Order: sequence, then C-alpha cells, then structure tokens
Amino acid sequence: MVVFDKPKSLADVPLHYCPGCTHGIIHRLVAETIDELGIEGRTIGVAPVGCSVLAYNYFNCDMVEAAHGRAPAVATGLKRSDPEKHVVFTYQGDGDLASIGMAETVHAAARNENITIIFVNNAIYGMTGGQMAPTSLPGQVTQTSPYGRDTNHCGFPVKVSEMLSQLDGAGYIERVAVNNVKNVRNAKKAIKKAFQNQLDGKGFSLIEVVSTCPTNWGMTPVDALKWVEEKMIPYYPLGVYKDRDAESKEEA
Ligand SMILES: Cc1ncc(C[n+]2csc(CCOP(=O)(O)OP(=O)(O)O)c2C)c(N)n1
Ligand code: SF4
Ligand SMILES: [Mg+2]
Repeated sequence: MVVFDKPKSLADVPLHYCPGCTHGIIHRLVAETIDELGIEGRTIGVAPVGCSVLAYNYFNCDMVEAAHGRAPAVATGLKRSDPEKHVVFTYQGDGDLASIGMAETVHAAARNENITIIFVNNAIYGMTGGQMAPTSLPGQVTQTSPYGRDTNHCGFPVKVSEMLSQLDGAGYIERVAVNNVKNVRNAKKAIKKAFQNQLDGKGFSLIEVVSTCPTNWGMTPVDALKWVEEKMIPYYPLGVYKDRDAESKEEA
C-alpha cells in the first residue's frame, strides 16, 4: 500500500508559511529528492534571509544560515571543504539571490561550482512586507511601486535563468513552476536532476521555481495560482535554459 507521508528529510513540525504560499511545496520536493537519492547524511543546506529563513528548522539535514544574499559563497566553502562527501544546496528567494546576492550568484555560476541552487522567484520581497524585487513584473503593484512597476523609473525585471545560461560555467539551468500538478511533477524532476548532477560532478545547477506570495500580492491562494499562470509564466517562460551535459551529447 502506498502511504502519502511527509518525506523523512522534512522535519515533522508545522511550517510558518502563509496559506497558499508555495514555499512549502518546494520544500517538499527538495526533501523528497534527498530521501530518494539517499543523501540525507551527507547533505548540507544553506538557508537564506527571506521568508524561508527558517528552512534550517524544516530540513532534516545539516543546515547553515547565510547572511542575506551570501548563500552561494557559503555553499562554495562547504562544498570545497570535502567535495567528494558533501552535497550542498542553497534555497534562496528573488530578493536574496537576484538583488543583494547577485554577485555571489553570477560568480558561483561562472566558477562552475559543483553546487545546487533552488531559486524561489515570487516576484516580491515577501518577508519584509512586499517591496518591489528585481523580478517584480512591469506594472506590478507592490508596497514600493503602489502605481505599478514603472520601467522608465525602476527598470526592467531580471530574468535570472536566461542571464545565467549565457555563462560558460553554468551547467544546468531550468525554470519550473508549482502552480498545478503537471508543473509540480516537472519541478520535482528538475530538482532531482540538479542534485544528481552534483553527485555526478557535473557542476553548477540552478532551478528557478516560479512561486506565489498571496499575502503580499493581495490575492487569495486560488487567484495567486491564476496570476502565476496568466502573468508570471508568460514573462518567465518555463523550460531548460542550459544543459551542458545534453549539449555535449548532441555534439558527440
Ligand atoms: C543586509 C540585509 N539587507 C536587507 C535585509 C532585509 N531583508 C530581509 S529579507 C529581504 C528580502 C526577502 O525577499 P526574497 O529574498 O524574495 O524572499 P521571500 O521572502 O520573498 O521568500 C530583505 C530585503 C536584511 N535582512 N539584511
Ligand atoms: S509573505 Fe509571501 S512568501 Fe512569505 S510566507 Fe507569506 S505568502 Fe509566502
Ligand atoms: Mg521573493
């Protein structure tokens, strides 16, 4: 009999996320992956500053808390301290990874660090009350763009997956979403592949997960999922942006 249970790599504690927030789904996919690959004893996660700051309480593996945006630098040190043994992932929001931590992200990718980054793009600074993020959409209303993001004044959103895929060092970059069952299944596949790549020594992997923030978007959980489908995904198309392994097989 198949029993739907919590993955062993997810602590049996209530998560603090708001109703309808998809951080919880993404946690589950990471935890299932750690269970399925049997790597809980050698995995170290790096928690960000953002709504997922308490990720260190939720994953049943070793966890380190990084200063805001610095997770890829911390992950680099952890990985290099024992590359054969440690499996290292970071879990970061768009404010953390694409704003204050942009330099760490770009250089970790350029160096082809053999780490796995889970990048949760909810187009807003959730934890601090809904300020505009580098990934907030043109026209998006936030606490700091009450009339909508004006690209003349605030510039354009950063498309992280497209940008990083231009770097020779980046090994595997995919954008996924968790707004429906099909997308959740694809997201799981991508996350598992990103961890497997690290086990196989294939270098830098980043999975961008388009996520929700119903609280700061000012929407019900159901409307937030619709907004992902109708607004976020058209601006941030899902798919594989870089897969060095597949490219080299095609060339051969
Ligand atoms: C050095 C520093 N600058 C700014 C902050 C304030 N701060 C905390 S979380 C955050 C952004 C969180 O947004 P995101 O990374 O997108 O995560 P989310 O909460 O949306 O999941 C900011 C700016 C901080 N804690 N430390
Ligand atoms: S504020 Fe937004 S990102 Fe943070 S837990 Fe609530 S819904 Fe999720
Ligand atoms: Mg965010």
